[in-house]
This record gives sequence, structure tokens and C-alpha cells, in this order.
Amino acid sequence: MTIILDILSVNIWTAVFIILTILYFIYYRKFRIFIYDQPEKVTKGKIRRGKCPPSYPNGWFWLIDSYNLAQGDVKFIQNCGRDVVLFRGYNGKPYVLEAYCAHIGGNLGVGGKVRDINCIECPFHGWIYDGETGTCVFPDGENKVLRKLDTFEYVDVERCTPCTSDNQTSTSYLQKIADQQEITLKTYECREMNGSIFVWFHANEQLRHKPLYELFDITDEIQKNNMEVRGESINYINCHIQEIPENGSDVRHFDYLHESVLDSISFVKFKWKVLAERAITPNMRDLMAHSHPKAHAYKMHLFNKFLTEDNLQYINIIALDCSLCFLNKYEIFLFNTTGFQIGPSIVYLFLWSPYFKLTFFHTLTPLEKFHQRVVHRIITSKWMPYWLSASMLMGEVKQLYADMKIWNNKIFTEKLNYNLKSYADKCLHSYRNWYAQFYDGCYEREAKSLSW
Ligand SMILES: *[C@@H]1O[C@H](CO)[C@@H](O)[C@H](O)[C@H]1NC(C)=O
Ligand SMILES: *[C@@H]1O[C@H](CO)[C@@H](O)[C@H](O)[C@H]1NC(C)=O
Ligand SMILES: *[C@@H]1O[C@H](CO)[C@@H](O)[C@H](O)[C@H]1NC(C)=O
Ligand SMILES: CC(=O)N[C@H]1CO[C@H](CO)[C@@H](O)[C@@H]1O
Ligand code: FES
Ligand SMILES: [Fe+2]
Repeated sequence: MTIILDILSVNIWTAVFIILTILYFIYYRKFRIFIYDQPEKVTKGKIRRGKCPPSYPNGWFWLIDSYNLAQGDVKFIQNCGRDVVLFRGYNGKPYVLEAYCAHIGGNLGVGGKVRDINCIECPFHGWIYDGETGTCVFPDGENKVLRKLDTFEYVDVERCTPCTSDNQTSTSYLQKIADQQEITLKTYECREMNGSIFVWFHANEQLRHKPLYELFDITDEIQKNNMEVRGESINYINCHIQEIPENGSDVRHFDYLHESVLDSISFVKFKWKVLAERAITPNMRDLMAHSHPKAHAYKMHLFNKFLTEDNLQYINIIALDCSLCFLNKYEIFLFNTTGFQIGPSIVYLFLWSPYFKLTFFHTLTPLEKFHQRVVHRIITSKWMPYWLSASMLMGEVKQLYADMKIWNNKIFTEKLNYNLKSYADKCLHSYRNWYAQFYDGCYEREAKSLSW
């Protein structure tokens, strides 16, 4: 009898142990780094959008997470109105070049291989380009020898008229336009910062290698606050690029779209207080001043750390206060946020709360004119349980879906009717004026290179 009981209890404990191990494993694998990738990827816009500003503003753009580009990896990337090849050399550095080979146009990003430490080889006939300079070189280990080439072009590519130049007896359709020239593909500035790879795109060729501002290095903030990356959400939206970042300065929409905490609960709601100012506004720090000394000190610390004389013009600041409101009566303070929107597509949000520390890193990449990819990365205190950081990320995704429903179905109006007596519309008006600086030269560039 006791033997049977013994065996039974051993088995129960074994079963409990196995189940717990499996649960822990699932839990760990699932939530340690939680990735939410929007299931239905494209909701094609059938709406007449109206006239819009250019689709691809100037600035730094997020391309890929660092861990998705190992040494020797090659990717073809088509976004921001450019076709480029991104690869990581065996020196660990990422490189971005225009995607098409100068020989007869092979795509370096599809089947291309990394050679000679930091060069890319065309899959078609094996021509090689130096990732650093973009020049065509002979495959030759570390001594890169320039490859000089003759250039021919069709006399008339549409009608194929025979060549009528000096040599009358020739029926050549091609004419030589250069002898033994160095061939160079366009290269783009590329940065690897805190787990992401970014590229600098500017319509003005003179600024192709001269970024106007730099990305933030948030290492100190992460380490000082004992935080780590806990995951990211990747979402796709059909709207013009400007409509997404402009929501931060649309201080009124929070009351309409972002009140709900959970769909099934109506007695508890989020309450928001939002401020938005350009970083360059002379009394910006006073306007952003915070009533709580600790929250204020953290805000000022962030301003001192990240704002420089050179980047002020390119930054817009938002401040977000969030509390939970029960039965429209009792409020519990949740967090105070300081947000830096730098350039047209990158936002750092630093949340300060008595309960937790949290940083969001938001990026936006225009895939096509009305097709945007939005990536939100969450960085939290290390002690926070994985399920909690994952739910916080999903909480943010829920708020994003509320915005998406609007964005996917609205038009972009070139004409606006503002109520300038309200702070809300003043922010929006100021925001649109601020964002316009990133369109410099883009319209002309896109008119040349796109058919839409
Ligand atoms: C003209 O082209 C033909 C055929 O390519 C060649 O045989 C001839 O030598 C050329 N004549 C001159 C004057 O270059
Ligand atoms: C952030 O990026 C910089 C530059 O790549 C790197 O030196 C630093 O270690 C990174 N820090 C973290 C926490 O990822
Ligand atoms: C709303 O705007 C803020 C500030 O520009 C930005 O961080 C955020 O990503 C935008 N919202 C969404 C859902 O993308
Ligand atoms: C704790 C804390 O910082 N609370 C502040 C958050 O923001 C609101 C609105 O500015 C303040 O009233 C709170 O004191
Ligand atoms: S097309 Fe690239 S080598 Fe020929
Ligand atoms: Fe929103």
C-alpha cells in the first residue's frame, strides 16, 4: 500500500516538475524578448489621399535590427524611394550601396556575396565593389586594384537608331562615351547604434555623406537605470509618413483614441496631459517644467544630455503625463514621459514613474508612398517580469491600433482649418511647419525617379 502511494507521489512530483519546466521554457522563450509582428501585413489603401508632401523626407532611417544582419549577410532593401544593398563585411561593419551593378545591372542584393572583407560581388558576372568607397575593384585580397572600364550607351534606347557618328560604315547601335574610367556606385552613410542599423538619405547629393544631426546613444540611460531590451512590435500602416509622427503633437486626439485601458473595462480609463514644443523654442525648458521635483530633474537631465546647439533645429519635444482614472473620479498617477523626436522618423520616449523605468524607441520607415513600417522597441528595468514588459508592449500596440484605424482610412489634406485659439491646434500647426524642413529637395528628386 505505502509502496503504491510512494510511486504515485513520485510520479506526481515528476509530472509537476516536467510541466513547470515546460511552462517556464515557453514563458522564457516567448516573453524574454517579445516580438509582435503584425499578422495581416498590408491593408491596401483604396482611398483618394489628396495632394501630399513628398513621400521620402530627408533623415536617418531604421533599416534592420543588428542581430538580423550577421557577417557576410546581404539584403536587398527597397524603401525610402531607393533600391540599395545592405551587407555586413567580415570586419563587422555594415555597408549600404546602390543595388545595381554598373556592368549590365545585376542586383547585388539578390544573390550577391561578401568578398575580400568589405566588398560585394555581383551574382551575375562577379564584378566586385568596395563597400567603403563604392568603386569597382579587382578581387585581390586586401590590395584593392581599381578596375577601369569603358562605357557605352545606346544611341537612342527607345528607337535603336544606328550610330551616325564619325564612322559611317559602322551600323553600331552603341556609342562609346568614356575610356578606361573608374566606376563608382553611390554609397550611403550607415550607422549601427544600440542594436539597430540606420541609413542617412538626403535628396541633396551634397549632403549624401554629411548627416545634419546624429542619433542618440542611450547606453548611459540604459545602464544607469539598470534596464534591458524586452522586445519590439512591428506594424504596417497605410498613410502618408508625416501623419504618424504628428500624432505626438496632436495633443487633443489622446482624449478620443487613447482613453481605453482594456476594451472590456469602462470604469477605468487613461487620462493624458500632453505638451509639445520645438526644442529650439527659447523658453522650451520653462514650458516643459514639471511640478514633481524628481520628474523635473530627470527631464532636465535628459535635455542637458541629448540637446546640443547643432541638433536643436531637428528636434521636437513632447511631454506626456498619464494617470489612471477610476469612475471618472479618482486618479492614480502612472508615468511622466519626455519624448525626443529627432528628424522625420525617430523618437525616443523616456518614461519616469514611481513604479518602473521604461524607454520606448520608435522608428518609422516609408516602404512606399502610402505604406509605412513602424517599429516600437521596449526597454525596461531588468527586475520587471517578462510577462509584464510583454503586456506593456501589447498595451502600446492596442493604442497604436486605435491610431491605425484612423490613419488607414483618412485623407491627407493640403488645406487645413485650425482653431488657433486652442493649444492643441497651435501644436499641430507648429509641428507641420517644423516637419516641412525635412522635405528639402525631395519633391524634385522623387519627380525624377518615380512614376507615380
Ligand atoms: C569603321 O567601323 C568598321 C567596323 O567596325 C571598321 O572596320 C573600320 O575600320 C572603321 N573605320 C574607321 C574610319 O574608324
Ligand atoms: C549603443 O550603441 C553604441 C554604438 O554602437 C555602442 O557603443 C553601445 O555599446 C550601445 N549600447 C547599448 C546598451 O546597446
Ligand atoms: C505618435 O507620435 C509619437 C511622437 O512623434 C511617436 O513616438 C509615436 O510612435 C507615434 N505613434 C505611433 C502609434 O506610431
Ligand atoms: C510623480 C510625478 O511626476 N507626477 C507628475 C506627473 O505630471 C503631472 C502633470 O504635469 C503632475 O501633476 C504630477 O505631479
Ligand atoms: S551584371 Fe554585375 S557583373 Fe555583370
Ligand atoms: Fe495616437
